[in-house]
Amino acid sequence: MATTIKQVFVPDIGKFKDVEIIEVLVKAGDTVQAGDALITLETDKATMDVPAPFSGVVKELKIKAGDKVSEGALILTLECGDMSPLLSGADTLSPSQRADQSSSQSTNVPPLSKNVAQPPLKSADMSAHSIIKAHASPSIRRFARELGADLALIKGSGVKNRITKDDVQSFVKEQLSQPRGAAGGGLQVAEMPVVDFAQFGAIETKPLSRIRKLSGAYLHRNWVTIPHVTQHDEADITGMEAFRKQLNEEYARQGIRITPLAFLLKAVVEALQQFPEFNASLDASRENLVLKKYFHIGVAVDAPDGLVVPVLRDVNQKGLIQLAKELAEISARAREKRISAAEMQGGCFTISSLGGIGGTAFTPIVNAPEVAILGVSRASMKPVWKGGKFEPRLMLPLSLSYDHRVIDGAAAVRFTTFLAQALSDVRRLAL
Ligand code: CAO
Repeated sequence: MATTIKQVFVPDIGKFKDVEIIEVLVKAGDTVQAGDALITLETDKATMDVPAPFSGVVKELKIKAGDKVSEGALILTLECGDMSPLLSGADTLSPSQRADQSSSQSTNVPPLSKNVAQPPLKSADMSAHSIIKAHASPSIRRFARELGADLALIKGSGVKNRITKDDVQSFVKEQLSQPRGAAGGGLQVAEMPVVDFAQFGAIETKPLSRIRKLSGAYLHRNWVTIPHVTQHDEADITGMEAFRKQLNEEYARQGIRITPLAFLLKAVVEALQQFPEFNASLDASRENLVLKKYFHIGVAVDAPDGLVVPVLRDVNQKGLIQLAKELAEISARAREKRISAAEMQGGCFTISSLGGIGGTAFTPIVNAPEVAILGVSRASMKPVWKGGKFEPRLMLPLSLSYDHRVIDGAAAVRFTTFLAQALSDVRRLAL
């Protein structure tokens, strides 16, 4: 078969210039298929792979990791047989034509400016979050995804601790070599039966929304990989409710509505300040706890296409009125599907309030990589034994689920006790 030598250039990478090559994914002698990633570039905003414009064997690399390149820079030469290019209309160059090679040949490679690291969805976020933190190129992320490997668990041996293909392969090998089954700790479940429901009556099939599919996968992962415990408690919010009503009367003319959630946000931040291990995440090695000095709180919103969790920033620096305004604004936008991915990132702790709807208690699922989540159910009047007699008090049910790898039961009940006290004495919160 006749072969030709083709040069491969850095394609159109948008406005970026002098972009660092952080990884060279091939070496001389490697056979590549059209579309395989050759090198990974990293700007301060994104990483992007440069794919092979055609199939062939890598002849000679013209760059190395750490080099800075712009559009038109020569990456490598490929020895090609009679193979199809990635895009139609690709020129082939014979060795004699090589001297005349101009950067225009790089038009065979599609522009890359869209190949940007995907922003994670907060509602389910651990994987996306950890992937970005994990510093891996898009091709490695794709490779890990195909093998079902969680990048957050893999140690990178490449430049700047980047995860390489070898790292992913070694991780998968190690996982596969671990004992499975009842004694080995592998999760083994019976297969879900496939049932033809139509045999029992009329049915209608409705596709799940994108949000529900995404969050479903993450919720499932969090549920089976995090040892959950839920601590239930009650807060006496009789005084808080009186204060809330008074504030609502005062602010009604300004169109501001203060719900119990604004108070909960303040109380949760106080509790996080008191118990820093609740404002933390396990790092990728699972050997260290990363303690956060900021207080961004996610709020679960029941949106038409499924649960979304926008994040309120720096809650410790905001007052009740400001929080009430932000809550109203962000939950309205969440319901109108106008929340950006960035607004769902960076949360430290999540509140899931079903109190406006009802319920007495529930078990929220920890929103990893966070380590705890507070579920709130509907407040109700209860007889509480006080000073030798029963008094009617408005009691708010709290359900704190936590990651038992990080938080002990005693710490959890201290947290909810503190929270209940803070809510029963809102003068402290207003300070
Ligand atoms: N007990 C009693 N009443 C409560 C309450 C509680 N715990 N929480 C809220 N209420 C009241 C509010 O005060 C409001 O009444 P008023 O207008 O008379 O004051 C009413 O219930 C409705 O509140 P709301 O739901 O509009 O506002 P919110 O600030 O409490 O909640 C939001 C906002 C966005 C969190 C909520 O609307 C929502 O979507 N909740 C669902 C979250 C969810 O789906 N979680 C499940 C996750 S796990 O699958």
